[in-house]
Formats: sequence, structure tokens, C-alpha cells
Amino acid sequence: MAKKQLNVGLIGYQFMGKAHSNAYRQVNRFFDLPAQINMHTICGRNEAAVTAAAETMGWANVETDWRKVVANPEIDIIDISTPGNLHAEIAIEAAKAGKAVWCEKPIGNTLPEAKAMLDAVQAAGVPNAVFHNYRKAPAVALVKKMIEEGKLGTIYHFRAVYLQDWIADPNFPLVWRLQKEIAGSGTHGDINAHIIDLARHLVGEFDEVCGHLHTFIKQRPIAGAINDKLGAEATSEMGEVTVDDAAMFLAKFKNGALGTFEASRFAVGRKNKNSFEINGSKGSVVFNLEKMNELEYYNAEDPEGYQGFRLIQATEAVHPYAGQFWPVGHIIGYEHTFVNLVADAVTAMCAGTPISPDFVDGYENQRVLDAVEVSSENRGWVSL
Ligand code: SOE
Repeated sequence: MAKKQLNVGLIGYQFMGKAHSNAYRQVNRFFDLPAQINMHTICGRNEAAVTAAAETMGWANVETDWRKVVANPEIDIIDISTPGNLHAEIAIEAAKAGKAVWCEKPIGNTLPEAKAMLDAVQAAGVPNAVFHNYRKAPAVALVKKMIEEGKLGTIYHFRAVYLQDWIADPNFPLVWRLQKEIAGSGTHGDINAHIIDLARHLVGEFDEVCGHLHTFIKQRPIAGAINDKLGAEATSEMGEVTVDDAAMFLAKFKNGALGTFEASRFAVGRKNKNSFEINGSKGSVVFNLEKMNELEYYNAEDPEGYQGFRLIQATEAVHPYAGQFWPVGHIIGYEHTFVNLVADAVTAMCAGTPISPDFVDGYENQRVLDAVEVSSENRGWVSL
């Protein structure tokens, strides 16, 4: 029987556009899915740039007006990989047009935007997903399985950092991620969002938060031409940084666990260190994206004198996703987390079940982000 065809319209072609395009190209080659992903149209304002991207990344059609992609009856899925200020408008239009809406994180730049997006996809009854890709790393999926099997017992602590250093140079230009009106927030919405999602996925819902958002460098050179690796040319004119450079907060979870979260773009030497440790009554785990195929595991029930953190290589066929790619020990990378997410999303869409993570996750994530911002402004604990 011929496979169902799913035509994707991708809005955005820089870093996330590139990561998503790779996932669309690869997913049917590594997963036996109930539908075939077709890279139908890629969209961006700069016609020359998006035409080049289409050729490089393998898209059949090019568009410079996202509204035409949303209105195209051939398109089944709208993938929103633009800066955050466009997410809500595109998602709401796409939902009204009956399209599945897959959106980069965080889904909105504000809590009201996120709520409007959630309402739109629920009102339209369309499949929806948010690209919290780190849930799909085999080692993280293994932690989820271990917790569900009770291997860590009662969870006491979720301790996470997401550390980068790409703007520690004061001369790094004022790119869109450093402008509130485009990005919504800085480090907080960009990468705290990821460790908040992992906390919700692995530990549970948040009850109270207390945080601080901080900006080290207040002025930067205005950005010129951008590239697809977060950077841009610096001009001679200076501009105001309107977002946080670092965001830290404490958390109490509804199930009694405690959390500490630290996101920074000034952790000099840390390039993309997304790492968490979970301590439970029966043991602990440590995940570090810098060594994303490994999981440190301490089993408190090992015999006395033989206890210690062991290293699990999450590359065996028994580990989630790992067997889809290579034999045991042949490690996978950052890009495979997106392939895994797309595979799960296609499977869920065809089964008519909710995609994990979806806009409910995106909205709940935004509630935590917002509560931390309120806490930082009011210098006190905020309940969710
Ligand atoms: C920049 O901080 C960034 O590209 C984030 O936007 C992504 O979500 C993260 O996965 C990698 O770093």
C-alpha cells in the first residue's frame, strides 16, 4: 500500500531550518514510518538566500511569503523555525488553515502569545509539536524509562545547567537573539526553556520558582549580515541589549522535589553544555550533552563497598532510538535528536495521538519562563 505523504512547509532557513531540514531528509531513511516526509517548500524573506538554502538543503519549492505557504492546499505541516516574534502569527494562521503546526521553542515570546497559540491549535484540532529536541537523546529517553520503572525511587533533586559562551566577547554584535522585541528574552527563553522542558518531562510540574535574570553587557555593536551559526558582522554603531545574558532560578516541584536551574551565555569555555543531575532515593543519574551518548548512573542498591557512578553507553539497540542508526558503540549526535523528534511526531500524527512534546508542553514551559521573569522583577517566590 502506498505510504501517506506529508508535505512540509518550512518557514525559516538559518540554524534551526538547517537542523530541521536534515531531520526531514534523514527520517524516512532510518525509521520505518507510516508516512513519507516530503520537503515541499522552504520560505524566507531573502529570495536569493532562501533559494540557495533550498538547493543546499533539498527543498523542492521556494517561497518568500509565509502566508502563501500556509494557504497552499498541498502543505500538510507548517514548521515554524523563525525568530520568536513571528511564531504566534504564523501558528495561528496555520492552525486556522487546518495545518499541523510544528514550532521551535519557546513557542511564544510571551505567555499570552503561547496561550493564543495553544487555543488556536486546540480549536482547530490540528496536530502540534514543539522542538524540545533534547528529550529525544537516547540517554535522556533512558532516564525517562528508568524513572518510570522506579529505578531512582523518590526524586529529591533536579539540578541543571545550560551553559554557552558565544556572546562573552563584548564586541559580539547585537543579533536578533539579544533583542527582546524579536526574541522575547535572552538566555532564559532560549536555553533555560530546554532544561525546564527536561525537568517537566522527567520530574514533573513546577509549583513555585524564585529567580534572577541578569545582563552583563548592556551595549553591543549593531549587527550587519547574519550567518547560520548564531553570528553576524558587527557595524560601528552601538545598540542597547534588551535581554538577559544569564538566568538562574530555584524551583519547588508539585511532587516535592527541588530544582536548581542555571542558564548562561557567559560561561566561558562551555560551548553548549546542557547537563542535569537527578538524585533519587534509590540512585542518581547525570546527563551531559557534551557526552550525549553516555549516562552516569549510581545505584544505591548496589552491594555495600561496590557502589559508585557507572557509565552507561546509551548506544545499544535496547536504548530508545539508538538502534535506529548504527550498531552498538557507534555514537550519534545533536542532529539525530531532531531526526528522532520528527520520527515520533510522524508516528503520533498518523496514529492520531498527541505528539510529545506538543503545544501543551510549550504553554506550560512558557508559564515557568514567565513566572521566573516575574520573580526576578519582584525579587521573590512566585507560585504557578
Ligand atoms: C542558541 O542558544 C541555540 O541554538 C538554541 O536556540 C537552541 O535551542 C539550542 O538547542 C542550541 O543553542
